[in-house]
Amino acid sequence: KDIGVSENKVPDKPKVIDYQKIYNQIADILEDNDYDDGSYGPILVRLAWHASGTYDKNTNTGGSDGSTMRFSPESDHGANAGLKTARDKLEVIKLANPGITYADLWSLGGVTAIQEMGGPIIPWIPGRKDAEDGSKCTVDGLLPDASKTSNHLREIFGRMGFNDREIVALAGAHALGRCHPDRSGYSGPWTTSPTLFTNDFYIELLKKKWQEKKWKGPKQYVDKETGELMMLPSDLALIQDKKLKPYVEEYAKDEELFFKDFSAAFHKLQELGLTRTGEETVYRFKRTSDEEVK
Ligand code: ZEM
Repeated sequence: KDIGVSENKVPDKPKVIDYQKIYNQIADILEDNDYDDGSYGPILVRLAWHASGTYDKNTNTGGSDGSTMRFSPESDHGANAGLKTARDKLEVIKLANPGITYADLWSLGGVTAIQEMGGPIIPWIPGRKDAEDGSKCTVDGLLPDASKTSNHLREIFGRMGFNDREIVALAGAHALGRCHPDRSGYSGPWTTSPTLFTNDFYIELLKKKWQEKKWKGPKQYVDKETGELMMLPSDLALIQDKKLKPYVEEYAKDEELFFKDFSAAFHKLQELGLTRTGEETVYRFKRTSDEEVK
């Protein structure tokens, strides 16, 4: 620290970044009636998740530091198909705010999207750095495989340091967005309000009758009643597993509890792989709707 040195002698004094301003700028570019269900929110959440979900607690590798998904081969991993759309979308924000790292921007993008779509406040801490090149890219296969069930989920999320309850809480993000045949091969949304953050994923999972979709694509489920909603094999696993199902039932009944647990789990996800002192400023951003003049 340059304590005692007069300010004008300190070269390149880092500017304080106004993260709420960047939050507001991201909030401003989410809606677009020509894209999917009218919002880039869901895909920004997926970008933040895939940038962090590579963490391995045994080797302390992967995680939200580094933004290594900018580089091949990580950008080409099957699980990341389609996420270029999200990275490109955030590029205008990066250009307007060159001081923020890509790694922080992607993470903040996920937090902003969740809050703006009506989800809980997610405490957020900056400080992620960008890797210089692709040498720190993670290996393929670290993210969960939708064709698999609860043992696989425990293995993958356990490697990141998450327990059963946190697995079920995080999976509630599937209230948002949809599957795209040209990205994952799967098709359709999980809920009837894919741009709103709700506990509807759990409600639909328990309430609807799910049957295997008859098609040439990968094995997935559709709801018997309307045929318009979908579940992945890994989603149905949450009610097929006796230890996971009670959490699905709790979250279906109690949205407030889901919001609280999701916020904590998503914050933890965004912190994976980072070294913190405990002295960092923890930001709690205001939703743009909270700021509207009454
Ligand atoms: Zn997802 N996810 N995910 N997920 N996900 C998809 C889409 C979205 C799994 C998975 O294979 C898939 C979490 C957990 C798990 C989101 C957030 C989070 C898609 C469809 C697949 C196949 C991709 C496509 O075709 O565009 C599996 C197996 C998971 C294990 C439990 C967690 C945790 C998430 C965040 C906390 C979101 C928001 C989407 C919707 C993306 C979009 O573009 O609409």
